[in-house]
Amino acid sequence: MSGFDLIIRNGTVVTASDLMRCDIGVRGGKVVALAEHLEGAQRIIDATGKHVLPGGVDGHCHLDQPMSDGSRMADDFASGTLAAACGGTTTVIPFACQTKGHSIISAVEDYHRRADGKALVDYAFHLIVTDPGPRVLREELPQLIADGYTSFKIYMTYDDLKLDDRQILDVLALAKREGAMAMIHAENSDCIAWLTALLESTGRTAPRFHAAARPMAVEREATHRAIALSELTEVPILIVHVSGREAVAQIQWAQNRGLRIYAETCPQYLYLTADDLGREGFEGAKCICSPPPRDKANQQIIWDALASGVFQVFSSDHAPFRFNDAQGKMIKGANAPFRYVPNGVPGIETRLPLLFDGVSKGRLSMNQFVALTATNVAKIYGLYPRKGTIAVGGDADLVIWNTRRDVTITNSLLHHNVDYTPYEGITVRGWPETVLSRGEIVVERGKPAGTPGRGQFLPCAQPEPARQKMPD
Ligand code: DUC
Ligand code: ZN
Ligand code: ZN
Repeated sequence: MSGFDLIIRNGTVVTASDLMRCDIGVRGGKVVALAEHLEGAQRIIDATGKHVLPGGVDGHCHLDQPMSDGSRMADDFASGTLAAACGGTTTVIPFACQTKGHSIISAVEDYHRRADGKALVDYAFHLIVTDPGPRVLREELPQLIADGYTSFKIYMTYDDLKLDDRQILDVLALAKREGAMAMIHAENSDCIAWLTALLESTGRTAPRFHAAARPMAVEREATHRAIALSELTEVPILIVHVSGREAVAQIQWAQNRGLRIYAETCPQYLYLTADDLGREGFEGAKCICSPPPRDKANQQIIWDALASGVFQVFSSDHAPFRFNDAQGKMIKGANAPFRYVPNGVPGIETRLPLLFDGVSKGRLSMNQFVALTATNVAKIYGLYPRKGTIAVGGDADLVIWNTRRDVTITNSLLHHNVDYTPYEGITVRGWPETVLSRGEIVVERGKPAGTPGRGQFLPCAQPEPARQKMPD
């Protein structure tokens, strides 16, 4: 076959299942050939000595999401997708968030306006369901699911977002009926409120007490409850941002019983600990996220659970708030009690290199890396096989990795609009160098090369877990 737009030659092509030495032929934005010696292209990229992986799919990130406390996310779809691309991610799935008392369809319309004409790479939307009234359940959600918004997040905490158990059951029953995928933020809201009040009553309000207000029992209890609600409604769920031993144990217990419980973890649980919240002065606020990072032993448990298959998905949970900013971490001043500090850490660009370092250190295989960061994510959220793999007929979302390059992460290297990275000074081995989205080079040898606004919205099909029937 000849007449390609582009050939990537001599690379080692890696998918979730294979590692093969072959060329990749691209035409019309799609992979059209995988073979030993391809000829005849307008452009050839020599990938000798490099690995070619599918573009990452970030299944959990927050971009330009309206906030109820007056804070503002630093990354919109332009800077967020630029940073994603520079970190090897070619599809992002941020959240269109319903405001309580309002339509969820209008939240989706608003979110499209925020994204339109800005994204560098392709994007889909999850929904956040905060107010599942009869109209939302009977009309809006079925319509949205049919239109390609096939996954949604349910919160068990945060006053402006949380659902009670009965509401969760209603939403899970709907997910089952309509074939959608529910993601659950599992932390016990009342326990957090009670512990926060107790800490505040004794003046313990510094950033490090954020972790004390959300100990592992808070996450463990909610994780178990979410599993029970999934079991009652007989619908798969995915527990997001799992932080450590106790939630992992609940998920393993459920998986061993044959329940369809999927799970996600994030870089902050591999690289940060609660001690980082105690950094000098207010610096600890940079690492405030929920659930909070735990300790070194828990980091190891998360690495092990990634390797053993407890987790299917590795996301960034990129929640971009600037540190030195009155709309960011310092919204209530430089010494505000932890309860007022916007939750979240940036990580959309560093997600893949931080996990890849685990491949370099022998903790994970390269196939596992691809599965966790691209293939499983695309399957679970209805984007496979267009996204998440390298296969004939799929989009040519391809990343050429230099797996031998050592990079010390520093904020000035990154392309997000946040004024810090929690991973400052960490050295990783392996870096994405050249990134293609639908056959177009968007990052060339580490430098942004694409046109902002070229990214397309992706309606999602029915998620794979929702298609599988429960065993009798
Ligand atoms: N926790 C969330 O639930 N979302 C955004 C960031 C965070 O820390
Ligand atoms: Zn969450
Ligand atoms: Zn999140």
